[in-house]
Amino acid sequence: MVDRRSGPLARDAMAYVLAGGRGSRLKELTDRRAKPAVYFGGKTRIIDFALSNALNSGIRRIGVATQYKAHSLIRHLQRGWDFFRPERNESFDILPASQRVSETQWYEGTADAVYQNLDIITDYQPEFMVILAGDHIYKMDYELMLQQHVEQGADVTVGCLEVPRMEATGFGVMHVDEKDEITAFVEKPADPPGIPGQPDMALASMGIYVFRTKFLADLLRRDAETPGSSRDFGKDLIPYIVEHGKAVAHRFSSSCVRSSRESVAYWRDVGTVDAYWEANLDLTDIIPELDLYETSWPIWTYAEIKPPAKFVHDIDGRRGEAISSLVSGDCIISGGSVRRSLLFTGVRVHSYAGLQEAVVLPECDIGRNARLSKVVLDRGVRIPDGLIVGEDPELDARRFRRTESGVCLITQPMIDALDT
Ligand code: ADQ
Ligand code: ADP
Repeated sequence: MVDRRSGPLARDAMAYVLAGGRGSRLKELTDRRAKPAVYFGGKTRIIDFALSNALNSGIRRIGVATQYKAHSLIRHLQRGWDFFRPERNESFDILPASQRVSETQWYEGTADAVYQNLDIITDYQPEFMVILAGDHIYKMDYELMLQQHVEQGADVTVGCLEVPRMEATGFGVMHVDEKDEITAFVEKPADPPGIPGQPDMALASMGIYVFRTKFLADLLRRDAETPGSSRDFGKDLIPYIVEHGKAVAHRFSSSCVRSSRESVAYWRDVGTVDAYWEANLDLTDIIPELDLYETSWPIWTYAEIKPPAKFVHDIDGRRGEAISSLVSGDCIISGGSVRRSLLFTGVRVHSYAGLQEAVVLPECDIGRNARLSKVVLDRGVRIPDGLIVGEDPELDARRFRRTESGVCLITQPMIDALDT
């Protein structure tokens, strides 16, 4: 159990979720939807994790900045998250890039996505801003980060975690002193600096920042007038504060979530097809690192009310079964077999079909005698009878998006192309 100080500071904070990025390494999964809108974990979408963390931390003002292919994301937010009440000093704003400051510009970098909405933010008069990325899977109590920010009198507090040094090239990497004050920060270095005494590890930014609103507003206005700035937190603002002010690192650890039993510190950037497939399938482990069943830190989402999952014999008496799998509502497994797989809502598995290590997004249909292993199926894919995936790497690579580690991402246009 973690001891909170007098708090809560979250009451005076606004969470601002950056949800405009494409996430191009997810390939066809983000062809039509932004990465934060990608389905994860059977019932939720990626953005639900950051939003649930804010809610569970006690934050009641939230803004979400959207840009790339935002329709599916906005629809999800409107259906699932629009329950905040102005009369209780709560707010939920969806802020599409809409050229509010300059008529010629969409949001440039991540800082610009905040700058362009400064008037909306300052109207609410939050004391603190908690800037979040909308595309990571984790549970974190931002109240603890706010408390550290105030206690250390920081200009910015940056959420960070230790990662293997060779994996740190995609992150902002920092050095800290004995008080966790950041002494150096470099965005996405080709050769990331290691942690003193732990040369194989690097201290990486999670892209999560806490500021006092007044300080952030001044900083953003200054940055907007700085020629050559890419208007980005990681590239411009954080390095500037490290040089001219006081930046502090907040270490993400298992103590971030107050739980009756000690949770494992879990944070994933499910940014590639492999990482996405693996993180979803990890949930099928007997004791997964990410516990979706923990009642003290619920992950909220929008979900339609659907009938329960159903498992039936087919007419030949063959059992429909699922083992080591998560099967969502409205799925019907009739005579097919599902192993170590995750089925989202409304999936149909027909007779003699077999799924192994499959991540199946909503409303897919798996035809008779199809046999698929190591796959991610996009929403609504109709697998024809008898299709085999996962047994002939060369054929799979010609037909589908096959990763180096052998995971096949399959979309309906790829299936349609099989006939031609
Ligand atoms: P990146 O992972 O490269 O680095 P970036 O592309 O800047 O992240 O996106 C951060 C967040 O902002 C994402 O949630 C994205 O969807 C969103 N976003 C991107 N462009 C946007 C825009 N124009 N409008 C609205 N939202 C937008 C950052 C930091 C690194 C840190 C990693 C951690 O810069 O220092 O290590 O996050 O993943
Ligand atoms: P979700 O992300 O909720 O699964 P869909 O997969 O239905 O949403 O669609 C993702 C986005 O693509 C939505 O914004 C939707 O409006 C759009 N879309 C869906 N089908 C088509 C289509 N045939 N042509 C163009 N856009 C589409």
